[in-house]
Amino acid sequence: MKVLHTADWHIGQIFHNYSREGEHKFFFDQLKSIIIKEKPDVLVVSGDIFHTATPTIVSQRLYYNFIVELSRLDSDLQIVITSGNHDSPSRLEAPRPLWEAFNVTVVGMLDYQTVTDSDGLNFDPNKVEIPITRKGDIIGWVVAVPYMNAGNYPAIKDSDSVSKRIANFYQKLLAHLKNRPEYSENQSIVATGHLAVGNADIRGHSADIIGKLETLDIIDFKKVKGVDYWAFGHIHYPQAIKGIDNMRYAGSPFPISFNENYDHSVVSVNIENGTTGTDVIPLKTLVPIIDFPTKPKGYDDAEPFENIMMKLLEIVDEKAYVRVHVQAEKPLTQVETTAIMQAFEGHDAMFCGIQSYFPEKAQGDDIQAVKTLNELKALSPFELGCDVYQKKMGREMPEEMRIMFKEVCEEAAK
Ligand SMILES: [Mn+2]
Repeated sequence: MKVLHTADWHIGQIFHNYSREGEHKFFFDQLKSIIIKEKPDVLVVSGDIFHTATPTIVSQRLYYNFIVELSRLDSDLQIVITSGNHDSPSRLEAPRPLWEAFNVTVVGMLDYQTVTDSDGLNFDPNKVEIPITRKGDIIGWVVAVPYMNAGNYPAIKDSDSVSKRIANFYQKLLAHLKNRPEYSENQSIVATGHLAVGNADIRGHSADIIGKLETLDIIDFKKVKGVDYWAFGHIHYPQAIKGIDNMRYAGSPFPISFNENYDHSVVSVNIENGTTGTDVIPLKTLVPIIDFPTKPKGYDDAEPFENIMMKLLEIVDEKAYVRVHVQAEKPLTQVETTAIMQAFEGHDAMFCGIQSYFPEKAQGDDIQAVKTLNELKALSPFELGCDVYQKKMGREMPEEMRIMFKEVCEEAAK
């Protein structure tokens, strides 16, 4: 069975006020060419199809047009799509019956049952066991597991860790699949998941994208037998899990944040006679991201405002997302900030904010006691926010901002 594995598309993301539509189209064109060349039996998309739970009409159109186009391109191609933490499970799943006509299976969520069945499952396993066929014969299965809340994995004992629950969940699903009359030993099994494996390389991880990390201990996972390939989504850095070559994160198709300044790819998986081979297929990035002039470690290797202004002229005609790093004794004035922004006006480069680097405080200058966990817990979000501002900016939060921040905290608390 041949599988093409991708994940974390984040359609509809607005990056520093810029639409990514062109970049998604560019990625889709590449994916189309890869599918024509690789001829997979199934395309697996492991979650985070959309960037938000309520994608715009433009985003939905982009998605529908592309999937239908793929399906028309090769009517034998099966497509399996699962939801990620960014997707709305029900919204993604709503057109399930229509998708069937295009050989597309969407699993947004599990269908829970009130009674646990004889296999110890409290949901309908048939929904997630997708047979993959070639000329009418089942050649393998995709166990299509969407993103799930930790509490939704059934436990053997109440004391089980989340990690044990997840491993147990997959083990039971596999046992159920292997008991099905349609199943035979020579069929390949691919399992999907939208989760964080404990020892994964989380380069590119940023809090707003990963959400709450429910990490899975690889020790528990190694006990789950019978899967030829694990097709994961959630972590945006493409990788095979250390020591487990058939368990991979496909990674995002292009940078979703400034932390994702690395090569992006999709995975072509070939499972033959119980052996899994993987081939990482590189993707081109349409719009590069640039830390300008470079990303400094701190004040000392940052460049001052005057240098930045001179050098900016050299790069503003390049189509790129640019984040400006500047050495500063004190926060930039409105005039300086505006000058940097104006340097971009009428050019192809896209302004994505300024990061200032202040001198390190001399020791004893501003003694900030290390807080114990209990002291930290005792702080309100407002107090904590003020502390962080003080630490980062080297001065107190301005009065006007304090008032606004306080209002937001109170609103959020309600
Ligand atoms: Mn994601």
